[in-house]
Amino acid sequence: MKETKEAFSLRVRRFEERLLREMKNIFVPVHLSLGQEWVAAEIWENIQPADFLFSTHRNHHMYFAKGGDEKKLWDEIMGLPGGLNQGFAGSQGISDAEINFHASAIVGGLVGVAAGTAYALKADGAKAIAVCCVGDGGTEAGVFWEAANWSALNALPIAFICENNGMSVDSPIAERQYGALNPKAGAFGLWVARSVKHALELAREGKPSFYEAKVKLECEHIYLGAMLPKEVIA
Ligand SMILES: Cc1ncc(C[n+]2csc(CCOP(=O)(O)OP(=O)(O)O)c2C)c(N)n1
Ligand SMILES: [Mg+2]
Repeated sequence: MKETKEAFSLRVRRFEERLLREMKNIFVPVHLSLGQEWVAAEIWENIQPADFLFSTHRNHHMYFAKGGDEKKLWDEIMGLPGGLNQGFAGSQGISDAEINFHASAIVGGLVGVAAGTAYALKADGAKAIAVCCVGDGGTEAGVFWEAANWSALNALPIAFICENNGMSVDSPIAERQYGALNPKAGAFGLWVARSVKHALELAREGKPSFYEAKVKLECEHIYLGAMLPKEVIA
């Protein structure tokens, strides 16, 4: 029997809570997804193996959504040789080409790559889509709107999923952006979706889409664990 979305979310949450407990032994910056698991659960339910999933510095839940290997993810974050990227990339740079999953520490860093991937999929006549996750802060990278324009112009099979937790580090969205996200996405020619599922369905029809997932991050923006001076973590 297939795992339920609730069980999936719980599995992600347990993983993140385990990391939190191990923080003193972690030597890379870590962004946890506590509170945002449901967005990954929706993607997990609707994404296909041939699809591509691009994520951000906050990516553990999305790696699970693409069917990632929990042990390899754990080892990567812990800096172990058995990790996905031999322990060199750390939490922010999770990538697993075997399952078409990539993430980047650079805010907006993979948005152009996602649009390019969608362009290639269309050119190849493939049925697969690209799913591009961004944070609300990620929509402030110029490349986001360039990619939106390019996707709309070429009717690319891409779904932009924005996990809007209202903050970019410690800066609230109301102090950074004029107006709401959906009308802006619509003005750039993206199809404004009602849900993650709808966004992926639209992308499969060659209608580049945008879905704003309003989320509440239930933890700190970042954890630096053992990177902090000893007197801070003692
Ligand atoms: C190009 C770039 N500028 C700045 C940073 C530093 N930085 C890391 S996370 C972050 C906030 C991003 O906010 P958002 O996209 O909303 O993601 P969230 O952390 O809220 O999930 C910033 C500014 C970065 N990693 N890359
Ligand atoms: Mg944010």
